[in-house]
Parts: sequence; C-alpha cells; structure tokens
Amino acid sequence: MRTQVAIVGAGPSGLLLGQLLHKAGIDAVIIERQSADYVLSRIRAGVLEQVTMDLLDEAGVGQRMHREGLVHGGFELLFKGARHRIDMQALTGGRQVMVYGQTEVTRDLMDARAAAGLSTVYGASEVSVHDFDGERPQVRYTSQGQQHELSCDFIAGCDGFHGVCRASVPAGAITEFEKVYPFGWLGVLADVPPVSHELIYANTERGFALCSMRSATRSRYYVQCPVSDSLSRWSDDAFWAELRLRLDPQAREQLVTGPSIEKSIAPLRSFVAEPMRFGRMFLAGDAAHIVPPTGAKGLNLAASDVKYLSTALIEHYRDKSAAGIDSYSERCLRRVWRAERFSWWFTSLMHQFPEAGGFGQKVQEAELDYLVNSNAAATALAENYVGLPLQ
Ligand code: RFL
Ligand code: PHB
Repeated sequence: MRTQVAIVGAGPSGLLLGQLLHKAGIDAVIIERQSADYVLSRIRAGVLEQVTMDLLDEAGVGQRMHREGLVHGGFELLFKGARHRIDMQALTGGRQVMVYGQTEVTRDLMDARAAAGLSTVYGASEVSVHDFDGERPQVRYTSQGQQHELSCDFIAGCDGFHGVCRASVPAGAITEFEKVYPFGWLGVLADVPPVSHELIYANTERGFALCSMRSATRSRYYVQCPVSDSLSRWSDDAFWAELRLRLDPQAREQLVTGPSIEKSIAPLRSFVAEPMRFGRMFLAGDAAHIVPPTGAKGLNLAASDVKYLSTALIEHYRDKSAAGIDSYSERCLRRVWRAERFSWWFTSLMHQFPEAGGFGQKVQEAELDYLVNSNAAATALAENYVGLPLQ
C-alpha cells in the first residue's frame, strides 16, 4: 500500500491533520493502535483557544462546536476562601475561549473522515516506522492478523506521549527536557449542573481544585491528589467531600453532586523533545511535548503544531517549496516553550508542593493577590490563557 502522508495515531492531532490534508487534496492514511470507541472514551481537554476554533472551522468540522460549545469571556481564581474574576475578554481586547470537550472534537473529526470515505486503520498492532532518514519511509503494522507495509513520502508522528515515533529516533538525534510534578489530578465527570457558569481555579491549603464543565448539565471537576493514590481510595462520596472542602462558602452551597460517569487520575508532567523533525518524519502534539493541564494548553498546542505541519506539507506538494518543512521544528518549538513556561508557572502558583510549607503557601497567596489587583499582571495571565497568536 502507498500514500503521501502516513499518520500514526488517531487522536486530535492525527485526525485534524488528516482532515486538513484531505481538504488540500493530499492523500493520507491513519494508523491507530486502539479502537475508535476507546479513543472516544478518553475524557481529556475541555478548553479551546481561538486558534484551535479557527482551525476546526478551516477543517470544515466547526459547526457543532459553534452550536453546542460554551463561549467563555472569563474565569475565576479562588484563594484564601474568596473568588476573583479574571475578565479575559476585557483584558485581551475581546478574545474568548470555547468550552467544548476533546471527545466532541474527536467525534466531529471522525464523522467528517468517515463521511469523506477516508481510510483509518483502527486496532493496529506492532506498529513500526522505518527509513525516515531516506527518500521512501514506511510504516509497518499488523491488522486482523495480517502484516502490512505502508510506504509514503512523509510520516506524521501523532501518536501521543507513549507512541512509537519518538521512541524510534536514535538517542543521539534527540534531546528531551522533563519535569515531573509530585502530584496528580483526580478528575470526575458527572451529569450535574456546573457549580458556576465559569471555570474556577482554586488554590487552597488542602491542594488545588478546578471546577469545569462540558455543558449546562454536565460538569468536570478535578482535585490535586498524591500521584501514588489509587482510584479505589476515592469513592464518589470521598471525592465530593474533598472538592467541597476546597471551595468557597457560596460554591459549597451551590455544588450539586451525583454519581460519577468517569473517574481517573492523571500524573502531571512538563516535557519537550527537540527537534520535532527527523528527515521525513515529524512529531506533532503530545508525541513531542506534554504540559501539565492547569493552563489548558495541551490540545491547543497539538492544534498549532498541526497548523504548521499541514501548511508545510501543502507548500511542499503545491508549491514545491521546502521552506515550511525546514522551519517546522523551530516554529513549533518557539510556541511550545512559551506554553510550557505558562503551564509550569500556573501549575506552580496553584498547587501545594510537599516541600514548600507555610512560606510557599503565603508567597502563592501574595502573588494571587497581586494578580487580581494589578491590571498588568492580570493581563499577562489572560493573554496567555486565551492563547498567544500564531506567528
Ligand atoms: P493523543 O490524544 O494522546 O493521541 C495519540 C493517539 O496515538 C495512538 N497511539 C498509537 N497509534 C498507533 N501506533 C502506536 N504505537 C501508538 N501509540 C499511541 C493513541 O492510542 C492515541 O489515540 O495525542 P494528540 O492527538 O497529540 O492530542 C493531545 C491531547 O490529547 C492532549 O494534549 C490534551 O488532552 C491535554 N489536555 C488539555 N489540553 C487542552 O488544550 N485543554 C485542556 O483543557 C486540557 N485538559 C488535558 C486536559 C489532558 C488531561 N490528561 C488526562 C492528560 C485534562 C487532562 C486531565
Ligand atoms: C477540563 O474541562 O477538562 C479542563 C479545563 C481547564 C483546564 C484543564 C482541564 O485547565
């Protein structure tokens, strides 16, 4: 089998790239290890930046997002028991974000791909990448007991943090930067109305909490927990009790609880691999970088990588120009490191670190006090949260 671009991974990066290439008349095949249902069952991101919304529109899959997504012009910071609103819209000259689940983005992309009759191999095993240093790279995999070889012009490694593409690069050709945090996020999805119409990011002496949502009737909540905790320690009742303790009196009263429909613990990590191009193979999204979820940047960074990559490939095929391909890694990494910095900073400000003690807590509270009372500081936060413009 042969295609122009072999895409490894059918998460948001791979599916979005496939759709943008299809729109430009470039042939691509997606190889995914899991089933489509499994991919859709992973509950992850919830906040889309303008750049991501624009890209979904460009890919022709933005209609349902505009109908069902929730446009947010601000969020709240809770510390020392009181909430303070960050008016993103006023601070950034009118920019907003969209609350629309990654599951829905993925579903819209899968539906568009199926409607266009494009090929995705789900449930592929023994996926491996070859000869990306030469002219004729290949992806090999096993599907329904049969071995296959897909030869291509380019490989797009959209296979997430644990994927095979980055792992196939010789150690001397790649540099990795990593910071692992000493805690995780316990997340619960429940069919209950959100406690507030905007997101609440809470700094408390018991640890961080986040109140988010998927719709007017579906909420997504997180609490910081030890990374060693197992889910069996967290009954629904224990989760709601802990969340309540991290809220202000009014939110405590308004919180509606109910049975969880999903519950998971995610470790927090900052990670960047450099470069993001190896001959005829490119890394995009979580395959190349991870941010802690506090800044809501992971999916948005994946989308901006895909924007740069699709533009580069279109320039290659349409204009016979290598300029986009040659500058792909550098353009992505500049944006990646700015989002890494913001996500690390916001995580450091909002969480309890075991070694920080009372002094650490007081310094966080002083910085939060400064943030909500200084237009300059609040603007820096808002500008990064809504997303920096594409270069
Ligand atoms: P994904 O989604 O991990 O998809 C990679 C796909 O590759 C497949 N795969 C393979 N396929 C073939 N062969 C192999 N050897 C393979 N190995 C892996 C996998 O099965 C999978 O289908 O990466 P992608 O597409 O780059 O997308 C990245 C996003 O998923 C991620 O950045 C976000 O979810 C991060 N994130 C958030 N991002 C935001 O922008 N805003 C948010 O509000 C936000 N909240 C979050 C988050 C991530 C979270 N967790 C669980 C880590 C909240 C949480 C709790
Ligand atoms: C979510 O709704 O899952 C979500 C929202 C904001 C974040 C992280 C996750 O910063």
